[in-house]
Amino acid sequence: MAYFKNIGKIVYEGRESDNPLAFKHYNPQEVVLGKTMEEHLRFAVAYWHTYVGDGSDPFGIGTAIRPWDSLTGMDKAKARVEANFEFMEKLGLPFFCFHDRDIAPEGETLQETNANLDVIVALLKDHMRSTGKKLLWNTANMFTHPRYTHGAGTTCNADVYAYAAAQLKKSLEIGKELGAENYVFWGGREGYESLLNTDMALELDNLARLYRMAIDYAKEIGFDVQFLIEPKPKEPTKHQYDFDAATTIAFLRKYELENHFKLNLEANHATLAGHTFEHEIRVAAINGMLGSLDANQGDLLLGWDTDEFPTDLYATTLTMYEVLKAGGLGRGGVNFDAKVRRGSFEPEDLFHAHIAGMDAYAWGLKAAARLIEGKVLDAFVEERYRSFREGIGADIVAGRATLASLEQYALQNKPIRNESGRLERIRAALNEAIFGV
Ligand code: XLS
Ligand code: NI
Ligand code: NI
Repeated sequence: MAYFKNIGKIVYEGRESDNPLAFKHYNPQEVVLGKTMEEHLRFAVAYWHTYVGDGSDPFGIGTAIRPWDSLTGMDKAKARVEANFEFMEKLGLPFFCFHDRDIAPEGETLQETNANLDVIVALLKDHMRSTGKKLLWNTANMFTHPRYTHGAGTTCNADVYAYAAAQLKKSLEIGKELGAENYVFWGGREGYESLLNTDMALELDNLARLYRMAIDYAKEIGFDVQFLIEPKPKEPTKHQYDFDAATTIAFLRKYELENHFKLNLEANHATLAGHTFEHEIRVAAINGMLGSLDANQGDLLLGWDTDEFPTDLYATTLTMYEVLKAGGLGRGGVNFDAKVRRGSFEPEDLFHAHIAGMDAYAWGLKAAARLIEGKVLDAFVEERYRSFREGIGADIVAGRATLASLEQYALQNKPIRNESGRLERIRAALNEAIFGV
């Protein structure tokens, strides 16, 4: 059965096309810097926003109209599987991502919940085999159910911790069964409200213990996966432990977990942390920690995770610039962790949203390639730091300098001369690269 009956296959028609249901820039087979767009971008649909999200917000119930609305329970879960593959096929999306609770409803007991999962996982596997679609990552939702009110890996209640571990174990088995490329930890409730009732040291130690158990279990079952942590500074807890890339890397190093993890970075989470997305990607990249991207955009006028589809070409250009400079996303991808607005409630809007996001990323990729090929930014940066390639600067970089040798140099040095940073000229060059695509 077709769930999106009125919509056919979305194809690349080029920039002259005025068909809203066509790509103007995303041309999967087009080669950019030696790889196809499809290989660079590795787009994924997020199960939770696209098939489960209903547009509800704290002030009102859902608005979304979906073809599976009349169904409930496992029937609805099965319908969403069918819809997922139809949607991916129509948009040419190679990957999808899900939380365990997105794909199957919870039962009365953990046994029943796991049995529900088994049915859906078998169905997903069949479809993956016949369509060639792949799982970019899966994860366990350890934040929605009331049992997780005090956290999962950082809960004060050992029974809840054990439940979370059981859920994680099952999710790793699912990941292996479906050949997931990555496994994501986003700690929705891994944080705290107030220090007044919190043992922070124990909570962090326990979180590290849970990660260690996951590494051990993946090894035990032969699940060759890249573990990813997704930083976010707030929402739902006030203080999330994985605040941003730098904080998460420090945590991983403290517990000697850094070789087992990379980061799944999200644009809107960067905004909430007071960073740009490109800052987060650069921090990850220079620490060898760039894993995957959750592509969306926030609203600078609002203080929460609005998860809008990414349409800002300036942002997608700078994002893809960082990705290309870092050598690409490897087994990561560009996952649309984004939702249509509450007012965009028709199924067709799901297509417009993904087309807009995919075209914006394609444009960003092409603009970033122009920046790299023309050495537009590199030339400025190289010139700006040239004093570290010769003389005293080369001594500093080589580790040959001491405070005494630098003092000697400074004492006899002529007046110091700084040079302009030329930021406005650079921004103009950046604009040229973006407009010139
Ligand atoms: C929430 C997160 C979440 C993760 C997966 O803000 O972005 O959607 O990506 O749990
Ligand atoms: Ni996310
Ligand atoms: Ni988010």
